Amino acid sequence: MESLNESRRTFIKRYGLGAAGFSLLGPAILRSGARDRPNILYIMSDDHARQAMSCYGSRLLSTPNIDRIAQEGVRFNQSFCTNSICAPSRATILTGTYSHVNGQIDNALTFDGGQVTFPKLLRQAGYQTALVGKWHLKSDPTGFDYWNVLPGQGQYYNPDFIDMGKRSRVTGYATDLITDLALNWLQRSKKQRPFCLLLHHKAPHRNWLPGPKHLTLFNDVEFPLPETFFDDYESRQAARLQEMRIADHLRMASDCKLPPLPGRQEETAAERNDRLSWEADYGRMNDEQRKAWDAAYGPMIEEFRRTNPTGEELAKWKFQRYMQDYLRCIVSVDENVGRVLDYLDSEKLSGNTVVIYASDQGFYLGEHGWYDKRFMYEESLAFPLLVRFPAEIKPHVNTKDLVLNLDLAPTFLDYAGVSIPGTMQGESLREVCQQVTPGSWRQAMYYHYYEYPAVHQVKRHYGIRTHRYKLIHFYYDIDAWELFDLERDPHELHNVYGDPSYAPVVRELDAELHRLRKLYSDTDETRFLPR
Ligand code: SGN
Ligand code: CA
Repeated sequence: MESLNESRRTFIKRYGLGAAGFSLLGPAILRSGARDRPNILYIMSDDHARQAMSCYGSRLLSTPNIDRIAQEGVRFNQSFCTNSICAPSRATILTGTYSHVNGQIDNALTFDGGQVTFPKLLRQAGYQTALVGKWHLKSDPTGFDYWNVLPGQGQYYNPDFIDMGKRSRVTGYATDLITDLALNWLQRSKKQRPFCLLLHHKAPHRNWLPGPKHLTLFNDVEFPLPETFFDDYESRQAARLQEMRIADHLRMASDCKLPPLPGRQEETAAERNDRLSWEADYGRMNDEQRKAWDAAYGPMIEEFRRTNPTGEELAKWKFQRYMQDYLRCIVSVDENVGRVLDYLDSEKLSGNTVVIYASDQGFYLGEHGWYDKRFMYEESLAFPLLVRFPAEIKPHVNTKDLVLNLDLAPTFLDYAGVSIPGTMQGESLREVCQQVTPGSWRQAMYYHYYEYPAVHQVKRHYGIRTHRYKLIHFYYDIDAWELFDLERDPHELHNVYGDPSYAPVVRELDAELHRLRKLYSDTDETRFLPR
């Protein structure tokens, strides 16, 4: 006679549900059938700005594969992150909570993996879950059947991977290797159960090492300087005090790939660090990779030494070098996204898979003279967000709804039919993706950045952005308020906080800022200050 346990095992075999999924979801799953639940493929790159995606109107390069997701799904135009830096954004995406709630306020801290995250909940509900690529949260990933991640920031060439706790070096280029891991896992996964795969690229993170295939791409291209490249930061104190200017802070060796001549005697400490950092990258390459690299970059180095630009010319030269390498890294990401989309097509999985393309934050491509992120200004506040799910989403562009990285966890749970914990602070985007904006949808978003003092010296700040305005308060060793009228001043060059004609706007936004700080329980400005 078949015991209860046996019939349960037969059920699990047939429908592929884990024990936790069975007990949590019980009969509901039995009725709807596990196989009806969509797969989730979340592709996230690191520091990929919307200005470098052709589907967002970029003229810098073409990203045909990423664009496919946009053309076949929804492209969000007002997608913002709540703390524009890597580890905090990742923690927010996993937990659906703000940094002050999940504890990951900056890159220096270690993520508390004991928290509720969407991968854990999906796994409990019977999903097969996997994570490959950049992780950056220091603690071992939790909630995944399979994980294989880069340690820390990871390396572009012949990177180390930590495969479920075991570390080893793998030959190849990070973007290709991470995609290989994803495809291998998809091939191994069980056909009867839905999957949730987090495919996290390291690229195009600094210091932008292009892969062997793209070393000479864009060699003959002159990229246009952004309008605000020579910003003087007038009326914006914190913007003046940062250290992320292409002209002054981009390093010659490790960023521009122009190492000093061997045997040079004098060297400042900064130059030494730069040289060592470049030597470490170059030293990781094997002979074949190094040969290809030298052949591609040799002429650029020679040309520089011959012309030896200085001052404004040097700043412009650095911008071109930055763009070439940053965009080369993205072309590799795009091609590898194409490999994954092709795989879904060939396995007939595209129809029932929610495919998301996003980045952990935005990035500056020379706007305000900068690289990097952190500021609540548009280029780094906004992140690219594309969602494709043919079963539900008609192709369109969403220009009207303010959506956040905070919303991703609830969205994934909603698609999977798993109830969204009340502790999550974001909202499901499922209806919004179907062009239905819930009546109560947010009209303002709240932001808080903490990592200061630290690299790039961007002051601590919090603020809100509405459809038209942005109010920011920089605090700690500064007390500066900024207000921007995005309709009249889309590049955020004119702080109108002190302008009497904006006094009513300031009052209104200030009240909304207080309301949101209270709503999200982030009212204590001193809580995370350095001791
Ligand atoms: C590194 C980079 C910084 C960058 C941080 C955080 N320097 O420190 O430019 O801001 O990472 O980036 S580098 O010399 O290592 O390239 S984040 O995306 O991980 O938050
Ligand atoms: Ca990042």
